Amino acid sequence: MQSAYVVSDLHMFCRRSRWEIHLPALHAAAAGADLFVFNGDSVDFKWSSLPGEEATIRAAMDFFRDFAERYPACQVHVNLGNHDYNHGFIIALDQLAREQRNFSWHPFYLRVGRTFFLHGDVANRKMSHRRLKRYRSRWLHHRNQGALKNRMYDAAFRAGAHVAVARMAFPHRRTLRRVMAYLEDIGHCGETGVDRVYFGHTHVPVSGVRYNGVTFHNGGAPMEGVDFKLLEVQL
Ligand SMILES: [Mn+2]
Repeated sequence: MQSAYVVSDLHMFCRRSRWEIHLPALHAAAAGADLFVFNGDSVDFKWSSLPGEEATIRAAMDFFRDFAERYPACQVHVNLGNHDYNHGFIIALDQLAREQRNFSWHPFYLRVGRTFFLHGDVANRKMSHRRLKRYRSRWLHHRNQGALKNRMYDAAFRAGAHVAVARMAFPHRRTLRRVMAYLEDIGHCGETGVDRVYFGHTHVPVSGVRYNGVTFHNGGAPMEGVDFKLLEVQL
């Protein structure tokens, strides 16, 4: 039996995320795991508080290189989300994947047997793979939001706006229906053997909800007022 874990929406380098508090748990899990998936928005290029995109890429790559080097028996996978679909980051990930045997990255999804991992931004609206690619392409060279916008968002965040917005935008059934429609579009729906889907993005936790013969999981996000879990994965 393989041991596997998935974590989503760390939003590293965004100061509204408490990603650092969870690092010891991530390391402890990876130390005994065969597979570890970072399921998108692991790095937040839109809201990074580091001085510039280069600095964010460097810090992110230091993190992932160190993580993969420490646990050579663990296959480390980085699935991209919208916030880390960044041109320079993609080039750096590709380079690391060539150098580090146990490290891989995936622009849209990863399937391992009957288990499927994707970020979940396909739940924004009904999206085919073509529409997802078009939506993501707008993030490739997306500019950082800067200090002023970041401070304004801090204030809204303290008021809890993000929790209400996430719950309103992503009610369970509609979210699962949209993820399912995407799986059908790319030919990985129920009949092809996928029966477990792990996703993130919505910051609304989902724990083992069955929909159209598939079980869905979402570990939430490490933000104030939102539940967050590193999930142990059945393979
Ligand atoms: Mn996202």
